[in-house]
Amino acid sequence: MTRRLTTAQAIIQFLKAQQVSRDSRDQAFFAGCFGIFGHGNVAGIGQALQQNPDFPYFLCRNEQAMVHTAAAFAKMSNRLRALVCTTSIGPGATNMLTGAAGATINRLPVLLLPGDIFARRNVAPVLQQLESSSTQDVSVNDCFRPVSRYWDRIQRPEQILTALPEAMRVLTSPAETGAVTLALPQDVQAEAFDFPEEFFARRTWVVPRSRADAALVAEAVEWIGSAKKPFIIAGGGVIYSCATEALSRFATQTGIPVSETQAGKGSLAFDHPQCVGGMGVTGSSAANRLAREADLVIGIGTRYSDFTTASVTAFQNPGVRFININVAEFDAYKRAALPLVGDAAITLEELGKVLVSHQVGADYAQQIARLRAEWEAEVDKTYGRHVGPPLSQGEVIGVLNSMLGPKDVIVCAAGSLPGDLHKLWRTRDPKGYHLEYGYSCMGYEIAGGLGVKLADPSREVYVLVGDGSYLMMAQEIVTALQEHVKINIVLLDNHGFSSIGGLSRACGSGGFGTEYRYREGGLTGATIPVDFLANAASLGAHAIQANTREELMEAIRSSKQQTRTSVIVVETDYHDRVPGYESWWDVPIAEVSEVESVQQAQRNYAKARQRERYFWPSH
Ligand SMILES: Cc1ncc(C[n+]2csc(CCOP(=O)(O)OP(=O)(O)O)c2C)c(N)n1
Ligand SMILES: [Mg+2]
Repeated sequence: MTRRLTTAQAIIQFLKAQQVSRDSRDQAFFAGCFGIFGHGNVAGIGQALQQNPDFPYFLCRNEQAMVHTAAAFAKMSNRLRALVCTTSIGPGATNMLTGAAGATINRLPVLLLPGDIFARRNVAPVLQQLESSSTQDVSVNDCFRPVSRYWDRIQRPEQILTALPEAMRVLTSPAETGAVTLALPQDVQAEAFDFPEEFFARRTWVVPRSRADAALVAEAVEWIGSAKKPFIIAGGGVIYSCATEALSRFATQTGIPVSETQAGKGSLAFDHPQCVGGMGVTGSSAANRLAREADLVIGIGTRYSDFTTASVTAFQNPGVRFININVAEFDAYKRAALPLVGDAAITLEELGKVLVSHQVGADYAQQIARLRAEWEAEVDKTYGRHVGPPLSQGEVIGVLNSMLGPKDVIVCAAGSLPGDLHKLWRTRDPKGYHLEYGYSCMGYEIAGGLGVKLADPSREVYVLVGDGSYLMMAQEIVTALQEHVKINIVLLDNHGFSSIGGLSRACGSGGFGTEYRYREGGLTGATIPVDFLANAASLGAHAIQANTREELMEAIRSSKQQTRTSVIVVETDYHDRVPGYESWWDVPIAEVSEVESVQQAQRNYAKARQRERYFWPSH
């Protein structure tokens, strides 16, 4: 039995039939397709989508943004659901590159279907084709290879019979997942073929909860049992695995403190007695002090990025060793760890059963409690600091934290907000804190907020966005209105790049080129006034200005009552930043400069760098 369909029709038919299952819960993997049509997909994938109204099509405003939306959707769905993205050839396709890199770095499944130049070639060069004098086997879509976990070009219809199952294997693999790119030449999309009927049968991809090697688990138990100062780093893997309850039980039972990465924040509620807050460059004083002295670090579902490890200066105990629990072998072996390659929830339960009567020592328990209390007082102080107007960013975060519900989600990605949120946000729900900090891509925020809300319409979604990020990518407000999807956007306007300005000052460069000012010789003239209120209103959003604490509270109340997307514009102080707490980040400083402040920064830098470490196996 065969069914005669175009390649594009067969792709959509196949995608509709793919199910995913974990813990015996089955659901459709794809929730639909975002896209922008052009000559490279309108008559192929576009036509196929039109004749499959049960596979929803979402028109977005920018191809990069739709990949962020798809990534956010997958992240909010713990990677058990995904969206497809279709584009024309050329610029529509390459616009997706940044989003693809972001999805892959964050290990989030997105299926990208860029249109491609004719497989038949006789009409080349077609509009928007990049030609090569040395081969005809290249197009701009080859740029997707390094940013995709699986990449393929479909030159003949029957190639999808083997390509699509590979795409599904990668997308649903907890260890391998990321962007999957299938480049679709525009002629092949429209070409018909007699596809075997079995290809379209419902198929379920089981997302496994794999178990770590038993002997290594036994060894890990010994390490944990003999450690004086064990310390957990909870990464995104804890949340994707839905291991938060298992972690909570394990931490309560053993007394081991738990710090969180950006992706792992929310693993424990902020008031859990073992939760010591953010880890690393943007971490809490409690986490960073405990990490420094830890003799055993248990990394769960973490990639150990430089923000987490304070550029490998965070762990200074000479005898420190690592146990890593991770579905990805690649991450499990990092820092010369004892690798427990397996699912976070299952592995924590296994460890917990054996360590049933194990508790950290009384002195350590007291130290944890004291550092936690000190940190909570510091957060209270920052939340309660009244300056301005313009308000401090810390106070704005405090107001939001006190007014949002426990299940509400905050979304953020770049600028000074992620660091301040990592330090200060009091998370009460595992899905309440949505940070894209693998790629920290300016422009993710609003597009991402849309994806979060589509994934869980039952929650209120608050997008926190800097003026820089807003100016880069705000247009998906229109897409949110089109879909009747309500997101609450809080725009913190400090007239430039407070984050990178601060970094520039720390590097001795005085904030050069990081403020939005008119050119007067340099970019040092008056602040450029941008009417964000008018901008947001012109796109159709409910727009409110808030300059004081009271106005901000009133604006949040007002946006809660709205049924459509709103934008609250808050002016914040460019220079009033939340400090770092007992941490460091490696940003190399010019070794040669005429400027005294740069020379001084270089001397400090060279000294600080000496704390960077290598780790060697100890088993
Ligand atoms: C696409 C992209 N370009 C550049 C950067 C580098 N960068 C990080 S933060 C930042 C400034 C962000 O400005 P804004 O959104 O106003 O936030 P603020 O720093 O003022 O808090 C820049 C340029 C980035 N993260 N992403
Ligand atoms: Mg700014």
